[in-house]
Amino acid sequence: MKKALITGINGQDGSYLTEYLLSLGYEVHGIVRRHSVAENQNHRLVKYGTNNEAITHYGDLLDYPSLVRIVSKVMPDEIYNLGAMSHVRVSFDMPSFTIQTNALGVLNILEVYRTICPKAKFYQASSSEMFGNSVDSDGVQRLTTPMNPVSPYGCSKVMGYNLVRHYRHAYKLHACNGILFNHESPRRGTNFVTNKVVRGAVAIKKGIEDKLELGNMDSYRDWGHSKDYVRVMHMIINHDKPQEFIVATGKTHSVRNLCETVFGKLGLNYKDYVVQNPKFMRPEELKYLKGDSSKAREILGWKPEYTFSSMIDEMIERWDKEL
Ligand code: NAP
Ligand code: G4F
Repeated sequence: MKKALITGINGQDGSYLTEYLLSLGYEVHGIVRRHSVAENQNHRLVKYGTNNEAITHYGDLLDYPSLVRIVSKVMPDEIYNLGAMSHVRVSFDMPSFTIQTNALGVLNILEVYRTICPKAKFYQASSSEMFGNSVDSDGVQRLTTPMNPVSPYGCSKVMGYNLVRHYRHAYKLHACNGILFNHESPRRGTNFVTNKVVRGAVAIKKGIEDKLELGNMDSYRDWGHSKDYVRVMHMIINHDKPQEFIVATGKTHSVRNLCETVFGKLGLNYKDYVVQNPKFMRPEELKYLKGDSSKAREILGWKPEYTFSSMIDEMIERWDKEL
């Protein structure tokens, strides 16, 4: 039985990856952080029913001794480093914590991997936010597109990405990067725009709320489904040659179009309810994302099962039941 260790197991992707690896017969271990509300530390695992199967350990990417203790005990075959301060807007408010977790945290886990279990395989959750406002002349981002991050989060992810490449080359480790474009699901945090819009629209439809406050509606994102994207993490880490892959749908939508789609599915016109609040704007905005994932499709045989529309339907269903 293969053993996997997931940092960020309680996050959106961590919870789906846990289910996926359990379904493949893995023994799944994960790192959880201590929360003052104890229920929050493994909230998604409990809610979606894998808490009794996954084995959790208290730790933190910034607590090197905890990483040494956990990795020595588990001796994983595969390490998935998903733990991060993952909210771009919040990274402007907490730049130091973001950079410590997403850059120094990667260094910490890489060092522990290199010194304790160098035969294991390592996956790093890299991000399309690393490209910032670089777009190739044909309107896509690909592996050769320059990285010009426009947020503390993007800067921290570039550092993590480069550290993984450096450790692979310097120490001959099986360490790889998945550069994943935005991916969503009913499990997405409600302060990310897709789930915020879906939750808000359903609440308005049910008469619970009467308006939805958003920031910039003119940015474009390439939105896929987290369930499709955790499958590819496993494909990337298990490819013979450790390397970089972009994962994206190749389709892009504006935030405005997201609102039109979600409110439209509920028989509403978003213009009657959505108001802009400068509080949700960013000091610098990433305007446009559309990824070229042809390498992942050709080499790994990956393709997404969800469409933008079927993903939104699933998210609406969650909030329809829950509100
Ligand atoms: P998420 O839901 O925010 O989950 C992040 C997880 O990281 C949480 O479980 C969190 O713990 C944990 N974490 C935060 N700080 C930590 C620290 N110092 N030490 C250990 N764990 C820590 O994010 P996600 O959407 O699942 O994303 C997973 C990873 O993919 C992240 O690295 C993110 O940056 C990256 N990524 C995401 C996307 C996307 O669109 N979703 C795209 C590209 C890359 P708590 O549960 O205790 O808060
Ligand atoms: O949903 P978002 O917060 O996602 P963002 O900033 O693209 O970051 C996500 O994707 C990255 C991959 O590209 C990940 F690496 C990262 O961890 C995260 O998962 O915002 C999407 C867009 C932005 O342009 C934002 O300005 O929506 C715009 N937006 C407009 N109003 C809003 C809001 N975003 C949020 N969160 N909240 C709003 O009220």
